Parts: sequence; C-alpha cells; structure tokens
Amino acid sequence: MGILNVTPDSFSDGGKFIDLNKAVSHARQMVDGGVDIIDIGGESTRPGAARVSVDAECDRVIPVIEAIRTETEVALSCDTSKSEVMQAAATAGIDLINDVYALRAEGATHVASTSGLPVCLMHMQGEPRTMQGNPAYENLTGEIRSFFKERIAACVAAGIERDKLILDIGFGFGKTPAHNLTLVNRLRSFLDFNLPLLVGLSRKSTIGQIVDDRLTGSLAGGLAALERGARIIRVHDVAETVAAVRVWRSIQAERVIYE
Ligand code: 9MG
Repeated sequence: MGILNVTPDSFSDGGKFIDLNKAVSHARQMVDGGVDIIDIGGESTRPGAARVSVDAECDRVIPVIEAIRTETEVALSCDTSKSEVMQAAATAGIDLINDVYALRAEGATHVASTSGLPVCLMHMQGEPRTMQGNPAYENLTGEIRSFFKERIAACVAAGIERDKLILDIGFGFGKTPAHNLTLVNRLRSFLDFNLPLLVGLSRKSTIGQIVDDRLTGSLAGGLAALERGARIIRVHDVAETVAAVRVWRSIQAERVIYE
C-alpha cells in the first residue's frame, strides 16, 4: 500500500491548495513501482496535527481519487475517519476505507456497511493530537485484542461482513517505541482473528530512533512484519519496498520471483 498524502505541505501549488497534477504524477510513479493499493489521505494523523473540516478534506482528496480512478485500475483506498468523506470517496470509486479511528466516528459504520467496501480497522490509544503524551498499557497485546474484538462486533452488528475487515496494530498511534517493536514482533498473536493484518511503520519516528536512514529502516521493519504474518504494508517508498519484498518472497519460494 503506497501512501499519497494530499495535504498542502505535500503537494502544494505554491499556496494553500493541492496541485492535482503533482499528486496524480506521484500516483503514477507508485503504479510504475508496482504498488497494489494507493492510500489517499487529506488529513494528517501525525501527533499534534491540526484537524481539517469535512469540506476541506473532500476538496483535497476527491479530485485526486477521481483523477487517478480515470487512468488506472489499481486499488484505491481513502485514509479518513469522517463518514461524509468516506461516502464521497466511495462515490468517487475507492476500493477500501482505511480508518485510523476504526469506524468509531458518528455514521462511519453505516457508510462502510452501505458502501459494501472493505475496511481497515486500526488500533489507536487516545487521538492524534494527544496520543503520544504518555501511552501506557497493562497488557499491550491483550488490550489491542479486546479492541479488535469490540470493533469487529460493532462492525458486524452494523451489517459489515466480517470478511471485509482488515486489522492494524496502529504502529505509532498511542504507543512508545518499545510498544511498537513488541507489537511487530508479536504480530502472529493477531493471526487467529483470521483477518488480513496491515502494518504501517514507514519512516515513523520509532524507525528514526533506531537508524538515521528511515528508508532502509522501513524496509527492514516491513519485511519483519511480513515475516510475522502482515499481508499489507503501508509505505512511502513503493519501488524500494517492492524490490525488497521480491527478494524475501524469492527466498520463501526458493526460486527467483520476477513480479
Ligand atoms: C493513515 N495512517 C498513518 N499511519 C497508519 C498506519 O500505521 N496504519 C493505517 N492503517 N493507516 C495509517
């Protein structure tokens, strides 16, 4: 899963608007690099990031989704927690909802259910503005398992088919570096949900605390996650990740894999 953040600081037109051409050209690069899913988001989820209104988020992401949809059949996801943005993105042709709030916002389960789209449910302790204040757990994997159980039940009760769900430990979301590393190491303990696991650690600060070169660190972290059962890794550097994964898969298959 390649990351396409359409915030004014990433694809600025020089002012406070998004340059659609720059965003679409970045998507093309990811497609050329072998991406399977492009994750398009218009509100930063970084610690301390400012909130964005529904209209501003739609103005950022919907034209980008529509433009990419017309030129490629690659799967598109929308990284949003707002039900109105989910609905507009579904109408614009996305294939997956990626929600760091795990459909806890008003109306989100309803939109996900009526759209019929798959949904990634991510664990987060707290909320982006404050989540890195003092993350604490009595039983890290147990609490995250309970969260997944509760969210899966809420989704199923709202009419979302269980097999449309993807689970994500939420690397960096209300977690210390030690929590993040433990969760990736113990990723296998979430496999018994029998749902695909997504991990997003690309260029995050925990990686930056271990190595200066966050690209290399992210490649190593991504492979460690795949080895432990992740089915999707969310990354900035698509071509490099695809190359690293190809070597890893070739070793697993004991033959050269070209694609
Ligand atoms: C939007 N976003 C930022 N980091 C993420 C992560 O780790 N997982 C998912 N699903 N989305 C993320």
